[in-house]
Amino acid sequence: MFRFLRKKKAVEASEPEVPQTREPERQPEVEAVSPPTEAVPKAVPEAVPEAVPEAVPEAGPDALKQSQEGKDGESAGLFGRLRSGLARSRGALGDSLGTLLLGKKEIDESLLEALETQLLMADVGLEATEAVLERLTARVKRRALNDEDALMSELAEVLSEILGERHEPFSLGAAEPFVILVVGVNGVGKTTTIGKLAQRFKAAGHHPLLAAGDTFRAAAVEQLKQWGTRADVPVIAQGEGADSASVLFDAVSAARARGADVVLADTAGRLHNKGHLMEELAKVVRVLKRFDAAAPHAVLLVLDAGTGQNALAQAKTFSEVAPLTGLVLTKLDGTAKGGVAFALAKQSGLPIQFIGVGEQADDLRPFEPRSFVAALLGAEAP
Ligand SMILES: Nc1nc2c(ncn2[C@@H]2O[C@H](COP(=O)(O)OP(=O)(O)O)[C@@H](O)[C@H]2O)c(=O)[nH]1
Ligand SMILES: [Mg+2]
Repeated sequence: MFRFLRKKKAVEASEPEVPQTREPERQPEVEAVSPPTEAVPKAVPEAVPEAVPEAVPEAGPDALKQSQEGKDGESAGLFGRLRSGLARSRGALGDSLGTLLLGKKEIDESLLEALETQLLMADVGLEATEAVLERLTARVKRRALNDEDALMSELAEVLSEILGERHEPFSLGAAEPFVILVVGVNGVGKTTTIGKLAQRFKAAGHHPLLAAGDTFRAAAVEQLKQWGTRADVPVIAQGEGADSASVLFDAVSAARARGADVVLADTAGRLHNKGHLMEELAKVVRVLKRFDAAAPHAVLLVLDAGTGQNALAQAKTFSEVAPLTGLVLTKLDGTAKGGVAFALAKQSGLPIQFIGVGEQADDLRPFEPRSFVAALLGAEAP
């Protein structure tokens, strides 16, 4: 199934350069949650997504089925996009692993050590790295490997397994409106993710409504409105500095009145400490519960893959302040730190549900462990 080593050169040669969106990669402070000094993102994304997004992911077993059909038309194109989006991470992880395993049919101490170093350097994190090494050793002991690709495909299996353990594709439940709260530190891609999700839901026949709950800057509201215009979905906003909970109250009322079935709520990431963040989010949640005790029905934490291991610290902090249900890992196209997906799968206790591999609307993809690993290792579509 995998033909990593022979194919790799040709694939790399044909791939376009991936734009370096955010270099040097910044490292937000762990404690502060939203470091005031971090790079200020462009208020409005440059790339205006014209393309109609692919149909909404029917999660679960279908996701696997979809990727197994990966050879034909659209799926093959999407896999190609995923693969080029992950080019930099593949350089850091897939290529070096490929070189390490080249011609190897068995595992010895020195290979294990080299593997460990490589995984740690690629931001896979200590826990996930140990799990990979243990499981790989166990698998290789169980069966005889008879060609040089076999060890690499065993590794791919183990990596997929680790990502698969927490895997839980996103799905809209029956609640109407289904309220999705989007949280995360400033600049990680919350507003962009909301815009992409709005297009995705709309294309699948839903009627989303956006809530401009990040009231810190007028520009943030403007940015959300632009996505609303592009996706042709209503945006509920108040003036700069308005109370976030009050905007959400308005938004859910409006959704009810207009028959919108999904509310995507933006929130401010620029909160100066954990206490403040907790207070704000608790208030938002309280207000939502006045409409529906089960709301918010989903709380997505957006993490910038480029922050590497810091993403784990952010996941920990936010899970203490909000009832998180899933993760969105963005900017995988601009970083070599995609290995952090394994650390998050192993340690955060939360499923990665979407990944961002670019600024266009269809660059937000449902997370699918096998496709992710194949793209990362430079393999063919699974
Ligand atoms: N390359 C790339 N850029 C992204 C991605 N997601 C978001 N961005 C960009 O990151 C910047 C900050 O995004 P924004 O949505 O404003 O972040 P927010 O502060 O969390 O709302 C913007 O310039 C976005 O276009 C992604 O997956 N890939
Ligand atoms: Mg924003």
